[in-house]
Amino acid sequence: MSRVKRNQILVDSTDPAYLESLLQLAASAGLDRVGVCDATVLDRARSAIDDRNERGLSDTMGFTFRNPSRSTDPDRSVSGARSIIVGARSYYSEQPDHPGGLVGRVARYAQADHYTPLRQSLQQVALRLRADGFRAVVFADENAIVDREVAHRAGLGWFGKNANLLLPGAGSFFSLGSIVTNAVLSPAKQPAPDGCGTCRSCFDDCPTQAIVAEGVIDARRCLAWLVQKPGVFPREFRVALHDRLYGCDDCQTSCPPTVRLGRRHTASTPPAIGPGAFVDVFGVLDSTDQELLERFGSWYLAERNPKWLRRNALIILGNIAPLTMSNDPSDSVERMLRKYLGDIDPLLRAHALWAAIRLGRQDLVSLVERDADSLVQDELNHQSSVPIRTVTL
Ligand code: B12
Repeated sequence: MSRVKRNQILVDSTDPAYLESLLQLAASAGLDRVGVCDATVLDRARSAIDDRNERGLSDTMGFTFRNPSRSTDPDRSVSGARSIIVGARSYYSEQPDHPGGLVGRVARYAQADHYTPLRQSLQQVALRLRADGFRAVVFADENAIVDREVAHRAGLGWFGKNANLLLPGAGSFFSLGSIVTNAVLSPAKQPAPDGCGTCRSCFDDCPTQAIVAEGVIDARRCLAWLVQKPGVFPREFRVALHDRLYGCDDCQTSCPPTVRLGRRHTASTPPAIGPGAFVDVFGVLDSTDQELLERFGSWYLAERNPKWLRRNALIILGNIAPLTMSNDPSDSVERMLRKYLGDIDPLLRAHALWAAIRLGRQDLVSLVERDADSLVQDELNHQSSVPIRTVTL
């Protein structure tokens, strides 16, 4: 649809001046980069998703992987869809110094809610389209559309070997979102040229070798997924998790253009309130469900259950808590281990057991030795494979 009659005014969406006015509105609404593309089926993304699903690379993820015929067809979300306006908004901020102590790290995108301001910016453009008589719906990090694919199609950036979309001159610390509309807008500009060249830093620096081919992530190994995934945290990646509570930025912090160029585009309106870059591990382990949901509710927590954060925090405890040689019940690490070895939830007892053994506290194993739960039994059976930390002199 290119022309609609509204209040006797004819709007010709194919007029380049109309698109230009929308793009200007998007920029003034706070988007750092904006582009437009057609709304035909995202064939490449569909075959990539089918392929990842078939090869098990998508693990148990839902999101856009659950229903690819929907997530790769804009018409399924907005009937009569003809064009997509795609926007990018920086979430870059300088990282504070490590505060010391027992803290877990949070990836940049999760340190504050960056999606709300992104959606608000996109919404301003959608409102204008609707006022002009068109259908227009905003999507950002939802299951309805593959954001990077439409951003690439709209010429916003190139696919990095780390699978992220990198914006020329700016890197990948950008969240992406779009407006799907039935307005026919002028065609996209040329796709951005590849900027990775021969660089393979992200391959080399991924802590779990989760990048299995250029632009292909094996979610079964990707820490960014494993911290979100419900259930037992895979044993083979617990040490690699180190102090990450939520998200993993290593494939971006190892990416030369992203590191070099990111700070040129600091988040324009950083939300004042958010989880921040570092989170106190004991704070997580001592909080109630409600407190955790209030503080970390903007994160994806499977089934809105904050126990996955406690599970991650217990692994962090095992990985970074100072090693105490004494059997002192007033010691705070000991108190926490005892508390969780006696937790009502067997999943948390099992992860506490791992942490205790990793910290060299085999003396605490007796607290769960007669535990009949299969998760705890399984952990007991794997005791000998836990890499016990030792004091380095
Ligand atoms: C599921 C998901 C994840 C999963 C799986 C990621 C993945 N690679 O698929 C997990 C939980 C692991 C994840 C992690 C992260 N995510 Co995420 N995630 C999504 C989500 C919801 C869907 C992604 C999707 O559909 N993937 C489908 C697969 C098939 O796409 P793909 O891997 O990009 O594959 C493409 C390339 O391979 C390319 N391609 C084809 N041929 C070739 C050839 C070559 C040589 C190359 C290089 C590429 C290439 O085409 C494929 C199809 O588009 C989107 C939001 C959305 N609705 O789109 C956010 C999204 C992709 N995530 C985002 C972010 C910020 C992250 C993290 C950085 C967060 C963090 N710090 O922990 C990490 C980065 C991990 C990584 N390197 O990908 C941003 C990315 C922004 C950007 N600039 O790229 C998005 C777009 C959210 C948003 N709206 O801003 N994420």
